[in-house]
Amino acid sequence: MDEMRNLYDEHQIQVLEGLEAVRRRPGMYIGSTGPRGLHHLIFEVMDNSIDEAMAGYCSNIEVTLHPGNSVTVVDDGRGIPVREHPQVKRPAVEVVLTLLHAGGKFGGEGYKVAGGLHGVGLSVVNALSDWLEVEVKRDKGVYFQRYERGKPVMDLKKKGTSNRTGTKITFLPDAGIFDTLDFEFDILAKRFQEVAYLNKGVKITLRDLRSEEPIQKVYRFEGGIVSFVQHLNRNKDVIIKKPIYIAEAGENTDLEIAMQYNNGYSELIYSFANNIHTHEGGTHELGFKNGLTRVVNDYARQKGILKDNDANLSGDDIREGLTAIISIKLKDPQFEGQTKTKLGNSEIRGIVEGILFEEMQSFLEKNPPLARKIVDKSIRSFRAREAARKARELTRRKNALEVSALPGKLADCTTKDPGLSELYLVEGDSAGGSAKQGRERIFQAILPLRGKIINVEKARIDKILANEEIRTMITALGTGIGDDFDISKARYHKIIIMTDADVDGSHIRTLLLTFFFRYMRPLVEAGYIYIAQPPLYKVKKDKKDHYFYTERQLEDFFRRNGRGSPLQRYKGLGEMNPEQLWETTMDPEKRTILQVKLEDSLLADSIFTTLMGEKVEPRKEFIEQHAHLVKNLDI
Ligand code: 0RA
Repeated sequence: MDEMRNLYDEHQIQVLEGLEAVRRRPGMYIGSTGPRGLHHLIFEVMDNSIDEAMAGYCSNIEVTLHPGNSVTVVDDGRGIPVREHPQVKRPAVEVVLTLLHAGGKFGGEGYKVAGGLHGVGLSVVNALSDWLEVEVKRDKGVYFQRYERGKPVMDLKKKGTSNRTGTKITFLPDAGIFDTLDFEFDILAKRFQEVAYLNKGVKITLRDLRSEEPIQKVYRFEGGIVSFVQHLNRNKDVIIKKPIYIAEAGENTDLEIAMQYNNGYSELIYSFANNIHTHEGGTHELGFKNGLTRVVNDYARQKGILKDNDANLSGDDIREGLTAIISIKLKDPQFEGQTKTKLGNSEIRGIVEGILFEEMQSFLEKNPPLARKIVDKSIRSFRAREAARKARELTRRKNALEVSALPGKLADCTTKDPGLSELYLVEGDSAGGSAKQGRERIFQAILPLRGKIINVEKARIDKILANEEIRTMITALGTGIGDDFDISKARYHKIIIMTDADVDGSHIRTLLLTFFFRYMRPLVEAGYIYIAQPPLYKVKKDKKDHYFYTERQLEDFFRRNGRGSPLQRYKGLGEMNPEQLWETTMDPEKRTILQVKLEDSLLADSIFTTLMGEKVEPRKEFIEQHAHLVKNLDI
């Protein structure tokens, strides 16, 4: 217990004050007191259970949401130690729950890799709970203790005997600290599924007893991240039947990689460090990418597929259609970056690169037909990218020469301040015409889209760039695309999709959203993309026009005013004259526009694959399952 000794030396007094500080400034410890911070409490407790699982002592975790918003987390790990702590002279479990930073990190031996979401520890959960009860099975006994607002209200008590081990923690978040106590089943379920994929064999049960009808979900994946990759590719046509799986348990790190190619054009890499999703990537992801680029190029040269004077295939070419999970578990993870989701440990890069190179090299040698498929796919991507680069250079050169390189169809706004500028992408020339006449030209630009936009889910970059509508859009937006994309060059900070309220309209809207998601994702992430909401009906009453955007609004109006007045149903934007279009859909004072948000890029990927990809069956299923949602979206 060396580390414990270090914890409670001269810093002891400062540490003892800790929990009051947590209650005074909760944001410092859990990020926020909103829903995010609230859910963090459960993740924090569960991470300790996962640590036990990673150390090989725990295989079952159950989380239960009770009526009244208390939560129980039970595991069958070793149990939090209960014997007296030599320095503090209190039971270790009390130390863990009442002293800041005395989390599961001590006790040494089995803890090669210690997780803990952001390492804030159980004491933070305790400090931010109205009450918390812990029950530990360990050393043949069952022990119990209760705390209120972080302080013990009784001594640890042995209340029975047991041959089992494990920890059960029940807590009620403090309503005086959190803005809401509403745990969201879906947020928990998503994280538990992810954690179950990342820790193969661990069974995680989520139970919601808050409503009349209890809900339960159980996650357990014997295949671990191999199952994860198969799940991500479930609606795609794969070109390697069985995912490639690499696992290496090192001295201080455990590395696992699962990867599988599909015949699509996007790359989907999810990396994790100690079960934490590293959104911003980091050294493990870099090592993976470098290793893969190197090994495929080496192989292609060695087999004479690439000749001496051929250029190397780029990493992007080699990762086209690749779905991969990288999961590393390490001792002292350094999280960097804006959202602290970028792994910084520098030695990891070389470790991952080396392992990937070697394992992949032997895979390619052992599986020549699959190796050939991967190389051929990369070469096709390389050629397409070359063609695209030439096409792009043309647009770029035009831009550099003169502003009039802006597409002729674009009616630009007069302000040059992107922060004030709006671009309306309008379906059809006739609505485009009305929008041009009805707009406020100082800050509103109109780009009518005439032909069909290409489905980018089914085409490579060269085809996409050959599409007239896409090129016009890229030039108007000013950002470039793909490798050249630069959000700081965006000419508008609001890009508003305005299509008819019918099936064609929603198809065009989905095509546009797919394009933005796949090729200009930062625009989506920055919240620049919007959807206009044109009215569905107009009713004339007492010489005044009333507009309605949903069936519901119209019904309400009729209920209050009777059905006598003349009703017009708008089938398309083109039926509105310029003044009407301005008044109902474009006037910032009166309009409603929906901002497109990207809260879950995994989910978004799966939706776009389903809606726009090759396979028909999953699309049918999705539309049947979500018919009611789609209807709501379309109002
Ligand atoms: C401290 C030390 C050990 C385990 C734990 C804490 C522990 C904490 C939690 C929280 C939820 N479940 C938990 N399970 C274990 C190591 C125990 C040992 O070395 O035997």
